[in-house]
Amino acid sequence: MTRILYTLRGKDEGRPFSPHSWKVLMALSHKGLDFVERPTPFTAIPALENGFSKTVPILRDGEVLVADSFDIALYLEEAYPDRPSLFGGEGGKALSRFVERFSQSTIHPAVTAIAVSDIHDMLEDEDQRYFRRTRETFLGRTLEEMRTGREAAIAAFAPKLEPLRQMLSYQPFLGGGGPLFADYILFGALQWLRITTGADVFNSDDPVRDWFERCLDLHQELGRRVTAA
Ligand SMILES: N[C@@H](CCC(=O)N[C@@H](CS)C(=O)NCC(=O)O)C(=O)O
Repeated sequence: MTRILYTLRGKDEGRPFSPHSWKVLMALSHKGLDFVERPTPFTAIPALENGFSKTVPILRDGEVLVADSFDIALYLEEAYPDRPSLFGGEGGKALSRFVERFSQSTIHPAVTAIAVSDIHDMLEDEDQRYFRRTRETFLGRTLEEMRTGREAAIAAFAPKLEPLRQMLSYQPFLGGGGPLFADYILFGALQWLRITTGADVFNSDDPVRDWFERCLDLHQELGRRVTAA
């Protein structure tokens, strides 16, 4: 059976950077499932799997197609119940939704403020045009204007993770003693920042930095296979 994960690529196929795809790369590895990764440029996504989804990640698992990182994690949990759990039960699924919304509403805009012009520069020409047009419309500012706010955005980043920082004084992962999908959600956002900018947003003694390093170590250092920008 062929299991394919479609992810996102820029000029360099070996540097997939999509945060949502990283959540699923980690989830598949957590479940111990083999897969083939197909990094895809932005402008080629709509043609994947006969137009199945406008966004990646998309998972093909034999005859099954699933889009959306959270839905893919739920699918994997249901389809492979005998493999290590991604949620630790129904309560874990519900609580992971909070982590996903926190990441999406607070952390993703903070990463975008730092990384958006760097992401543009990583893309092939056609994707650069698409990315500039869609992101400038969404943000209401040019990429150049966004770049002028980059240093301030770096300084403002670490405090946004204060709830995680305080939680880490009780336990090493959001999942408790070990990682769960909730960890991979926030990991995906920080891995996106690491691969696209390499921006050093945490003090050297920040527990969040230590947690992120622990996440980079997981699954035979899957996250480290792509170096920081
Ligand atoms: N809710 C979706 C969001 C997926 C998403 O936004 N993916 C981005 C890449 S990180 C994408 O494919 N964007 C396509 C585009 O902007 O055209 C998920 O969790 O998978």
